[in-house]
Formats: sequence, structure tokens, C-alpha cells
Amino acid sequence: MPSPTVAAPAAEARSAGTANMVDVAVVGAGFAGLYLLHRLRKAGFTTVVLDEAGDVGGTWYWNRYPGARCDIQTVDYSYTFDPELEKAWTWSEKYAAQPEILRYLGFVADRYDLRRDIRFRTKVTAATWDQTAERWLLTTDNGSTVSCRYYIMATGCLSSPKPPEIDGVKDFKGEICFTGRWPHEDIAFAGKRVAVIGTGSSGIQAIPLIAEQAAHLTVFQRTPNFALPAHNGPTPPDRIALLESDRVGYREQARWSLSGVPWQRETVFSWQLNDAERRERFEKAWARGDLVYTLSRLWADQAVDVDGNKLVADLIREKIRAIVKDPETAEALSPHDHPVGAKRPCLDTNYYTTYNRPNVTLVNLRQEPIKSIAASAITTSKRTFDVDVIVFATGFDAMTGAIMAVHPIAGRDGKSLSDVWANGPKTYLGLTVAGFPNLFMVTGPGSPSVLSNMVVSIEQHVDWIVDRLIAMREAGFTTIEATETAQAGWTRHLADCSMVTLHRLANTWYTGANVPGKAQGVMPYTGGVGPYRGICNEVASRGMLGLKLSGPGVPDQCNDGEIVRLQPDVRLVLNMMADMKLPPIESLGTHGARAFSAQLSASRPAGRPVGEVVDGTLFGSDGPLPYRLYRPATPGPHPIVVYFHGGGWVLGDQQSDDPFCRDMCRRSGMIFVSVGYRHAPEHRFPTAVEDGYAATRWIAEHAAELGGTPGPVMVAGWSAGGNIAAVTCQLARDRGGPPIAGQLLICPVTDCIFDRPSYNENATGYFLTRSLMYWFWDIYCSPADRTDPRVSPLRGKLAGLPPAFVATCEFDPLRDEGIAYAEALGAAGVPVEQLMARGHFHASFTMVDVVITAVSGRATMAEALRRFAGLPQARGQSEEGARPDRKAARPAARAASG
Ligand code: N01
Repeated sequence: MPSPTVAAPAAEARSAGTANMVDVAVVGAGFAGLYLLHRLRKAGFTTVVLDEAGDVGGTWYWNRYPGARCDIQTVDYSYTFDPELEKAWTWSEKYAAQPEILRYLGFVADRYDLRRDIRFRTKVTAATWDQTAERWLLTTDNGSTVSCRYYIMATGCLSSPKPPEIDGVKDFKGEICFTGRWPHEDIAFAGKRVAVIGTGSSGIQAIPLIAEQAAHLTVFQRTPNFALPAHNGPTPPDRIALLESDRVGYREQARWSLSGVPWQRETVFSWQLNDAERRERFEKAWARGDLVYTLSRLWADQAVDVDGNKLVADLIREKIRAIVKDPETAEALSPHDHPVGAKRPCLDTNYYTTYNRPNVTLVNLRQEPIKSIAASAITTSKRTFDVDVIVFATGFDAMTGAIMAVHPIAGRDGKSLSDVWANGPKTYLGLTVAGFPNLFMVTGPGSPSVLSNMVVSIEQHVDWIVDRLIAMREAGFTTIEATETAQAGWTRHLADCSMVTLHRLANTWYTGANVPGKAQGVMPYTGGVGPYRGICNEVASRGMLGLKLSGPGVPDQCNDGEIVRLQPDVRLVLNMMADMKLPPIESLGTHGARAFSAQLSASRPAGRPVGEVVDGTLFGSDGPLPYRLYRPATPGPHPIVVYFHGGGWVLGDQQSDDPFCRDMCRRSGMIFVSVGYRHAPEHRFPTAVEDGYAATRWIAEHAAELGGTPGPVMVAGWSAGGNIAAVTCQLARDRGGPPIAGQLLICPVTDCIFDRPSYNENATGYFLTRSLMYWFWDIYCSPADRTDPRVSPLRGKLAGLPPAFVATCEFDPLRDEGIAYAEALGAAGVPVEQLMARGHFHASFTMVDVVITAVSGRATMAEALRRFAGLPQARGQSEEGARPDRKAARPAARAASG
């Protein structure tokens, strides 16, 4: 029943109004629309809000089904824009139920006197941009029209229910209800045979309560979902205490967090915990009843790595088996088709125990799909169920459905948004669309929206939009529109972000997969609320980057460009480093720089386990050198890769690229031997390369003793190590061996020329700076020696070298000399593959488990090593997303000759 506190007679009276000229029209009177109205009004913009519903509430107006409640703790799922409002309202539960949330929104509407500018029961049917007037004209289902300068869709992400797509629904003579359009009157389930179709969050919340009333409940499940217990009750005292101790700090932390809820990020990886420790963490989370906590605080790799995620899934499936008594039902309820969190998991109250009730039947539609619905029955491929009531909990045309429901939205030159989005939504920041001036969306596709605490995201969007409108007004601008460049850049950034998490691995409403015929792709921004906020702020501070502004009497303004060109995780790493205000490494002196580099190594995530790690000593031309050997867990012998670490010939040792060696050992199934070659200034040119060559020779000669496959070895190296690997191949060719089957050069130093574009474009700001490279060169090699091919292999003879794989990174001073080397190798007839890693920096590939977007690159490198060794391709590499970056790999030989 609607609460009297949310009834709105004044607003209803205005719903039959006629054409209206306003500054801003907002569609939707939920959390977003209400806050928009409040802010716009305070800023002096005339505003009208239109909503199809009979009152405020948005999603909470429509979703009145039994059990409907939020799944983010209500202390976090509240407005924070007004401290007085926070003081004036106290939630009764940890997860408030729908009636209480609706009362809250009614309370907010009353408190700020919002209803007088809201027209309820008014559905916007079409929107047209009038280029001459520079205004939008909105038409509605009750005949009224609105002319507005700015049109803001605050229509929500889950507001357009999806049709059930089952034959015969219209023939059903019993009662039908949709969770997303629940009637205002109570539905009497008592004594009735009820069917629920759908087991997403809505179904999972409603099923236990319907089961308590119905004579019999039959649940028709197509895909099981992970559900975690809510353990609802009073708000946990620890969260209250945290909030009360520093309310401002708590809210601020939420705003800059990944999900919009202030939990610290977990830093311990699953492989650093034993079974008992993992179980203990899981049990603690299970008992806590907090979705965000369980999805982020078990171990650091749970949301980004399929293996780390499977550990969580196994533990949840174990719980389901323990709760549900019938093993067949338990198995049917256990999801196996998606990683935990890749599809929205549910917070439940008594969901799994409900299946122990004698009046509840689970029908597994994977085994017996629904064939049809008739007057009083649902028929599957195996049997017929007589039912009195059908509850469709079949979900929504999410993210885009409510926006496209206004049709057409005709922008510049009459272009319709439905046509522009035919292959999937494209936006700038999830807030604007190129070709649609003065149109904004709140929590639109391409914003964090449904992957965040919606209220935090809504406040951020609203503040950003209204602040921009105020700034435009002050500057005399009247139109704002995203550029195609900015939008294309944002689309690329979204795709990059989607490689960091596992959302792309599940067919869900996040990807459009739940609606037949809908374009597929991860729609929400997966890069996190805090990073997104930072990006939006940066758009404004960089002169409205990517937005065209115009107005009468002022010159047009357009600072065109892409806001994020770095990979999302690279951006985070570089921002973190910038925040630390580290001194330039070259200013620390050799000892200081070595201490700093050791400190960096100590603070990074520990690498993953391999079969065995052995430290040993090899004998070079001048005496002993240390090495560290990484052996795969699979039975040997294994091919050997001789590896040279990075560090500008000055820093590092055989352990300093430990996580990288472990990772590559696991991926390639090969032994990696990391060589502790000698460093400058103690040992200047050509010691490092001579050590590298001698070590390669010794390792090849002792392959069998090391557990390796006798025969040719491979060499690999990063940065200065890449230089040593490249030179070693030239020396081995010229000095009669050892035989080398292939060379993997990662961001290698190949030449002493410093005027290639990448040296200037990336001179500062990307960790490896130009001045640091100068410093390394000066310490290692005198100017007179620099053209020697033993330090500038690009100047050597290249014919007859082993096949090469050369990886370069876009934001690296060494990029162009790496590319030049690959192209020169190709021109000299050496088979060569290149990986030009877009958006990456010098350390991307070696920052294992930090720069997740580099995983695909390492998978490609491992495949190349296996090709060099004549091994078949390993299975399972692609699962971690090897595909997108592979497109960047191209044979340089072909490029050089073409
Ligand atoms: O919708 P859903 P929802 N025949 O799409 C099934 C939020 N929310 O309304 O997976 C048979 O998740 C479909 O099966 P399948 C929350 O973000 C929050 O439950 O497509 N079955 C699925 O099982 C949530 O994720 C809360 O194979 C059909 C179900 O219907 C989002 O809203 C509460 C079918 C739909 O699940 C959507 O949740 C509620 C067919 N033809 C919702 N078509 C909170 O707690 C679909 N299905 C805050």
C-alpha cells in the first residue's frame, strides 16, 4: 500500500499541464531525479521533473514485491549531500525494506518541497532537439509538452521490465504479476498454487515469503545465481561506530572507493593463504552478511582472476549443499556458468532453506524448458503444473531500456538515439552522447552505476552535471556536446576496464545478454567509483576535455581529446606513484637507487607458486654468478629460458623480477633461469652483456643437470635485460653458440639515440623517465662505446638471428627503439612478432598482479616461447583475456616489407 506520507495530490493536479518552458527537464523522480531537482532549483534553474509513476520513488515505487529491500547497507544507501538530512532520518534496519526506502524518498521530497515541480503520471514519449532554438522538445503521453534547454534522463538502470518471452502468457486466466511492476494492493497467495519464474535478486527475495503463504510454490529456474545471506537486523554497531566517529571522512572514503562503500581493499592474494585461512575468511564474510565485503575482502584476486574466483565459488557451492537437503535440488541451485560477482549475486533471507519446505518445488528449466503457458497451467518439456498465480521475476531491459523507451530521442540532424546505439550504447563518461547536445544521463551506460552504491554514483553525477551547467551559464555557453573523439576514447577505455574484472565472462543483464537480440558488451563502467570520479573531475579541470561548448556572443570552445589513454590499472599505479611524490631515482645516487628498488620489490604482491625455486651459482667467464631457477610444477624435463632482469644495467638482481619469472614459468611451462649479471658502476660496459652471454653458454651446457631439455635454449629480458638478451643472440651467432631457439625482448634498450619521438613524448610522468635513462647510460657506458653493437644491438648485423618476439609499450621512452629493432630484424629476414601494448608503460608486464591488463600480453609472450621451443600451445591462456591485445601483435617482417 502506498504510504500516506508519499501521496502527492498537489503534484497530481499539475499532471495535466500544457506546454512548459523550463531551463531543465528531468525524467524520473527516484533518487537521481529528486536530488537533481533540489540542486538545479538551488542553482536557480527553472526545472520540471516528469515521471510515469504516481509518486516519487523511482525503482522503489514500482518494485513492491514481498521481500524487496536494498542489498547495500542502508547507512551507505542514503543521500549524503546534506548533513542535516542525515541527522533527521534513522534507518530501522541494516537492509531497509522497500516501504521504508519509499518513505525515506517521500520524506526527502517533503523536506525540500520537491513535489511542486514534479508532474506524476506523465510519461515522456519522444524528445526532439531543435537546432535553431537550441532546445529540446519533450512530448508526453498526456498531450502536454515541455521545451527545455537541457534534458536530463534520470530514468534508472533497472526500470524497464523485460517481456517474459514465453508463449501463451496472454492465455493465462489466473493472476499475473511482475516483480518490477508490482500492484499497490496486497496479493493474496494463501491457499494458492503459485509459480515464480526467474531466480535473480527479485525472485530470490520474493520466493521465501511467497512460500510461507502459498499452498504450493513452484520455482522455474533457468540459471542458478549465487546468493549470500543478508543476516538482516539492526545496522551492525561497527559500521555505525565507524560512521559516527568521522562522518565526513567516512562519506569521503565511500566517494573515492571502488564500489561506493568504504571498505579497504584487500591486499593478500589467495595463494598466500592456506585452505584453513581461506575458509576462515569466507566464514567470517558469510556470517557478516555484506555483499560488498564478500565480493571484495576475501582475497585480492577474487574479482580479477578466474582461479582466485573459483575458490570463492567452491565455498559457496559447499554452503548450498550443506543447507539444501535434497542433493539433486542443491546441485540444480549451484551456479557453474559464471564467476562469483560477474553476475549480480543476491543477498537473501532464507532462500536456500526454502527448498527444504514440503510445499516448494524447483523446476530446472535447463533440463525441462517451459514449452507454453495455458489458461491455468505451465507446461515444460516433461510435465504440466497447474497454477493460480504466476509471478514473473524475469528482470529488466537494463541500462538502456528506460532510455530507449523514449522514442525517438532525435538529436542533431534528426538522428535517433536508437539508431546510434543499434550496436550497443556509446557515451562519453556515461553522461552524454555525441550528436545529442544538452542531453545528459544519470547512471547511464558507461558509468559505474549498477556496479556501485547507486546513491553515491547518483550524487556524483548530479553534482558534476549541475556544476557544469552553472559554469556554462557563467561563461555564456548554452550548448554542450561530447565530441566523437572523446566518445570513441571512452568506449575504448570501457573495453580496457572490462578486461580488469571478470564481468565479461558471464552472460548477464550487465552485458545485455538477458534480452534476445540486444547488442552484447559490458555496459557499466568496471573501473570503479573513485577512479571514475577522478576522471570526471579531470575532464572539467582540463578545460572540459572532449566537450564542445557554444553560446551566443561567446567564441565556441572545444578542447578535443581522450580523457584516458592509459590502461585503467596503469593509470591507478601512476597516480599512486605521483601521490607519493617520490624523488627522481637518479637523484638518490647508486646506493640510494638500489635501496629504493629493493624497497619497491619488497612492497609488491608476492608471485604465484611454481613447482620449485632454486638458487644456485653458475660460472661465467670471470667467475661465479648467482642465478635463481623457476621450475614448473609439471613433470620435466622442460625447455629453458635464460632471463635477464631490468634495472638499467645498474639496479636489480636475479630475484628482482621474481613475480614475472614465476608467472612466465607457469604460463609457458618452461624453466626460467634468472641470471645475476654484474652491474655498473662497479662493472661497466661490456661486463653485463659478457656475463649474459657466458651465463647463457653455461646454462645451455648444463641444461640436463638443471632439469632442462637438452638442445637450444631461449633468451628473454626486460629493459636493460632485453638489451642483454638481444646482444647475447648476436654474440652466440658470432661466437659459435650456444644455439638459441628464440628471443623474447620486453621493452628492450636497443640503441643509443635519444631523439626518437617516444623519448620526448614520454620523457616524464611514466615511471621510466628520459633523465633516468640518461643516468643509466652514463653509469654503464662511456659515450665512445655507445655505438658498439654490444650495447646498441640495432647497429649490429641482424641476419641469422633466432626468431624474436618484441614487446613495446606505448607510454615508454624505449618504445620506438624497440619497434625499430623489431622492424630491422624483420627486414634482415628474422622471423619476428611484435606486441605494441596500447596504454601500457615500461613496467606494465613485470608488475604482475598489479597491472591486470598486461596479463593478455604475458599470455601472448608465453605462446611465443612455446612456439620457439616447438611445443604445442598451452590450453587455458585465453581465459584470462589474451585475445584483445593479440590484435596488436603483428609480424614486423610483414610490416617492414609491406
Ligand atoms: O532480474 P534478473 P531481477 N524464462 O535479470 C530469468 C537489482 N535488484 O529483477 O539468468 C525463464 O537478475 C533469468 O534467467 P537467466 C539487482 O541489481 C536488486 O531479479 O536469464 N526464466 C533470471 O533468473 C538485480 O541483479 C535488488 O537464465 C527467465 C531472472 O529471470 C537486478 O535488479 C532486488 C526468462 C531474472 O533475473 C535485476 O534483478 C531486486 C524466461 N523467459 C533486484 N527470462 C536488491 O536487493 C528471464 N528469466 C537491491
